[in-house]
Amino acid sequence: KLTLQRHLHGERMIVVANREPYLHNRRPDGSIEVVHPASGLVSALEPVMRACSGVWFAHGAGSADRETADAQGRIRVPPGEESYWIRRVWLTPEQEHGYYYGFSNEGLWPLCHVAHNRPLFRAEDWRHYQDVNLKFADAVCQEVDSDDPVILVQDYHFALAPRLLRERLPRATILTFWHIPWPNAEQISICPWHKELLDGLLGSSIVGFHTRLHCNNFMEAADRFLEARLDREGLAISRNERSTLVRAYPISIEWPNRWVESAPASDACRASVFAELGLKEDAKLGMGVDRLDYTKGIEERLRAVERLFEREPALVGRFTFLQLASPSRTLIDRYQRLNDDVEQLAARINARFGADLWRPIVLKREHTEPADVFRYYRAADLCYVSSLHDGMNLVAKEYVAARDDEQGVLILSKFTGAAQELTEALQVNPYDIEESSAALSAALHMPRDEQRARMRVMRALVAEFNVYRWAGRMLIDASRLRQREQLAGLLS
Ligand code: GDG
Repeated sequence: KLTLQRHLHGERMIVVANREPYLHNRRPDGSIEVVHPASGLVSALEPVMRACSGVWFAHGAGSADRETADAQGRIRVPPGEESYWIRRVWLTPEQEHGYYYGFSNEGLWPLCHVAHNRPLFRAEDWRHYQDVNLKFADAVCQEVDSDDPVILVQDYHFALAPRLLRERLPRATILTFWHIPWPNAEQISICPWHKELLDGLLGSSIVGFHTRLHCNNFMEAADRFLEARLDREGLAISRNERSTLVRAYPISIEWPNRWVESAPASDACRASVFAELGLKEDAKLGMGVDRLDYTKGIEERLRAVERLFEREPALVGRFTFLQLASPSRTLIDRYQRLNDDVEQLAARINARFGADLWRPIVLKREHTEPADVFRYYRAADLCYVSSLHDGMNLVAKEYVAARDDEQGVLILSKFTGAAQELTEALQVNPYDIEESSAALSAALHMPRDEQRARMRVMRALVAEFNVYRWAGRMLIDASRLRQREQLAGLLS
């Protein structure tokens, strides 16, 4: 945290992201609630902003967002511990539809994930995507008070913003982080506007991805589709006399973790969760936590649980799987279908194996408060992350952080960025139901000593490579770049 603050030299951090860390909604009784959205980006970046202060630009999406912000759309947060600003940017319903649901989530999201959902690219959505990127770039320019600010552009919603910011603020340090995978060159060329996306991103000083593979894919695409010079060893791309560094910065979570620190001891969490779910003391609990998204492999996960009961009938009545599934992108057809499919699958498995009041699968299709998510983590014997493809996956790291008792088993899809770091998890191919159910069984029978040994290694890794390290490494690279540019300015 301190390194981070030192490298900012008292500058304010400017973040551009679609999602705001706190949104205000009006409840049916007229009161206003503050919601902390389920989003990996928010989970990672919010502690960084608390440590550094600054302004977070985001789409104002809450039903009471306008009335709780000032005339410029600004509001101080976190509530009760105010240390930075959110600056809300207002989008029209058409813009929100085209830019967010359309181009970003029906186009780029499936394009970048190998999850076999055909991407949709509509010219109308693309126009909204361009307009919204411009709107955010203009909002940032109105707010900044120097000609060389440090701006952090976040995610696939803003591929064009770095170029737009660069044209307006040539001396800015623009760090862009892409939170999802970057596919190979052939795949990215499916997007009719792939050259524009690449050119937009190359307005950045640094483009960051979770893994080296995604960096290589990005470099390959720039090489194939743009007039650009590549420095493969130095991982840099030069275009129009400007250079962009391409770097892997594996994202992480806050450590020490405020939700762990404020949670009751693991035994107390277990007692309260078991009472809540009506489980016997000697029962076993498994869990999953996800936005309800087809890339997360929730159906494959439930099928692996079903297969487990077939393999080990003795677990019927003794093992329960809790799936927290926070509704996400619910206006998109594909997500509505997923919602129905997951519900039907859980109901079928429950009808097949359930008895009396006991159900093998407890599906909570609602947003859960973070304190409760961590209470469940601390109670569960295993956590299964079965993403079909995932840039990083923070749930895996959160489960490890939650287990200060060094108990519990993480089962992790090998198609997540996290699998490269958390090698002591039981790693599986989530499409392989036999292998996944065998891993569930191994987790349930794993001796406590082995659980402890695996957890220790993973906890040490996440503690050291926490989210402050992620942001710190980017800012250190940025401050080196700034020093070099200053020197070049002096010498020219
Ligand atoms: C993207 C990339 C990358 C989930 N349900 C609830 C809830 N969550 C929280 C989890 C976790 C976060 O949402 C999900 O993070 P992930 O990393 O798993 O996934 P994405 O949202 O897809 O994030 C991903 C990430 O960006 C960061 O770069 O790791 O690969 O896809 O923090 O705990 N939180 C609450 N209630 C829920 O119901 N409070």
